[in-house]
Amino acid sequence: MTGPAARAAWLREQLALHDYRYYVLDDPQVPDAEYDRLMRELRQLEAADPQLVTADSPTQRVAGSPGAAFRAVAHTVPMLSLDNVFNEEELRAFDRRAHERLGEDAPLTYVAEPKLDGLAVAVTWRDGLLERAATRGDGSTGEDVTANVRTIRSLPQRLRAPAPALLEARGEVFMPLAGFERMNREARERGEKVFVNPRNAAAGSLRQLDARISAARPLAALFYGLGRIEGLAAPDSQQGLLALLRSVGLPVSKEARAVQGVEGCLEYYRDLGARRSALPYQIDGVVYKIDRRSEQERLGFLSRAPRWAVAHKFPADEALSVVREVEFQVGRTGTLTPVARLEPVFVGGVTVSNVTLHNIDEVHRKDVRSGDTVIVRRAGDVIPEIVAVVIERRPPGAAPVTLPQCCPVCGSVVLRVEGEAAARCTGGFTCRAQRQEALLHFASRRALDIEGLGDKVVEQLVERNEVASPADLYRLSAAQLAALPRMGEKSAANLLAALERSKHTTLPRLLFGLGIRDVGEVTALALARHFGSLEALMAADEDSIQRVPDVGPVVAAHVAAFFASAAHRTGIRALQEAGVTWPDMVPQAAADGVLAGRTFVITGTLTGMTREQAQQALVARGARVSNSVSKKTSYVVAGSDAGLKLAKAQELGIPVLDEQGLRDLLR
Ligand code: D41
Repeated sequence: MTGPAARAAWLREQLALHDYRYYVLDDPQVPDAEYDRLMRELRQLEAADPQLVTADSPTQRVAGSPGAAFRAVAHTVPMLSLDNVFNEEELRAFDRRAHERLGEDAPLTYVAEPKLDGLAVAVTWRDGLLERAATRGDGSTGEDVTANVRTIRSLPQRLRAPAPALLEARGEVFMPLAGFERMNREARERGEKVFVNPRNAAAGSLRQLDARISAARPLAALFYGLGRIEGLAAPDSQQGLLALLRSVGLPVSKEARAVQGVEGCLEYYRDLGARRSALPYQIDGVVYKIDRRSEQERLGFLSRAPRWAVAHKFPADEALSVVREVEFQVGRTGTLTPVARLEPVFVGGVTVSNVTLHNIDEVHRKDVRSGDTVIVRRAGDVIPEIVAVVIERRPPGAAPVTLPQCCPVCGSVVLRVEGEAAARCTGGFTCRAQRQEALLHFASRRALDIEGLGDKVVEQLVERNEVASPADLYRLSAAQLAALPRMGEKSAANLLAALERSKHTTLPRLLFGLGIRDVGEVTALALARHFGSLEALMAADEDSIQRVPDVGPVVAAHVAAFFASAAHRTGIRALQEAGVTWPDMVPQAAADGVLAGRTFVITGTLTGMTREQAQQALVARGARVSNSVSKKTSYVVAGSDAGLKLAKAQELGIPVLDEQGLRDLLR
């Protein structure tokens, strides 16, 4: 067998293996997106040559067959599956077909709901009493999981009156994120296996043979569908159904909402997508259902999926890639950071080709090696990460990654301080990488803000030995700059002008730009305000530096050590000689300001002022400005595009100010 036939056989074998891991072991080896990709490829091969279809092909079956451990339950009314759309175009096509079939021109009313990532179940209450619960299985036959489902607290054993004589409701059993994280934390502490995601945790918990184990698992359920109803008329719409389910005491999603036409659906999709990471449970998309039952009935279903409902998936946030190699990057303070260089992969809406592994312990914990196939995850705005290695695909001979003993850039000895995760190059300013990063940091927008001095230019200047320290930048000539690759006379002149402009700076910017370990913008501002001048700060000892609000012993030691270095003092003098100036500030104890004792976090983009201005205005009134939201935060100032910090504030119930609110407060 060669060509498509061999490929199809291989795909069938892979899919069968993944099915087994997923449905029987509850321990999938690859992300869902990878499974879908294999299935799609097999479907395409079979469509091109129907002779390739075999009776046991996974394309011929809807979902996993029930395992042997639980009693089989036949679904009197089949549990349908949902078709997927992956983009706006496919959604419009779905809506268009519905309009054509119904002969209807006006926009259709849909009910939009989150698509929970759990397990579909059918639960029956007779005369108000919970009688049976079954998994979906293949849609016609599922497994009897009554004993386990009874342990779910959010699910009533008895319906609220007036309950129908018989109700079979359909919904999703899932594990809320908080419970999932708690369970995994506890499992990790006991040295037990953790679940890769809430869906598998829910599946594994529900399929426990011992219901006492299920009972200890934090499962929940939400209902959205109807199997059978007796003794009461079936509601004539999805909205009516959700209202009925709620009225008999069943949990129903708070996010379900009626929307008009495709535009309403898309608006809902975008809104829920933006709030996805703030929801208490994992969702993988949105489900739209045509609201009116009469229309649902006229549309019917096709090969087990209703023509009146569709799932609109979010972009997959996990995908497979291969590690080309693990490299070590040298940062501004010499830290060696392992980075996995990947085969580029599209995940979470972007192409990812580099993923940081943070430090060598992390590399060893995940045991990532060159040549490994890895699961890459990028959820929301979170930086991409390697979730796990697919050990089964490790090439023979792949060796574990080791920490280099010498800096990969300058060859200096690499040191690892006991108790610290980071390993550092000891080369300091003699290391080209550290010099380069330090110069880039000095020139960055929030430091000296030298426009046009990007990484390519700095790399060239450092490589040609034209610049070694920040002060050297101010000695560059137009001719020197124009000689760099891809740098014309025009851009050389622009860069010189930017350098000239940057000479008039502020003390906080300068302090931040010097790149003192652990001195970020907030600390730089605090130091500047406390001491008022660079001379005063340079003359201060560790103890007096520690008296600056929010400066602890570690940071104070770094600051004192920085200014104790002769090289740093010379570098600062050279900057002053090159003409870099900054006005002194009035040293001020902010303790008597009107906002003394309050802590602010600024997030998102402000329009009427810069973040720095907002920060200075707050600090000038005695407030503290911090970078991360915690219970101690008094206010979060949220500009446009605020993301995780805003969500965190809402979660903790911390008051949120918009830009106008901030203005009012400052007034
Ligand atoms: O949240 C879900 N996963 C969800 C699944 C939902 N909100 N609605 C659903 N509606 C249906 C129909 C329209 C067929 C009653 C579903 C599912 N089905 C479903 N879940 C698993 C297979 C099908």
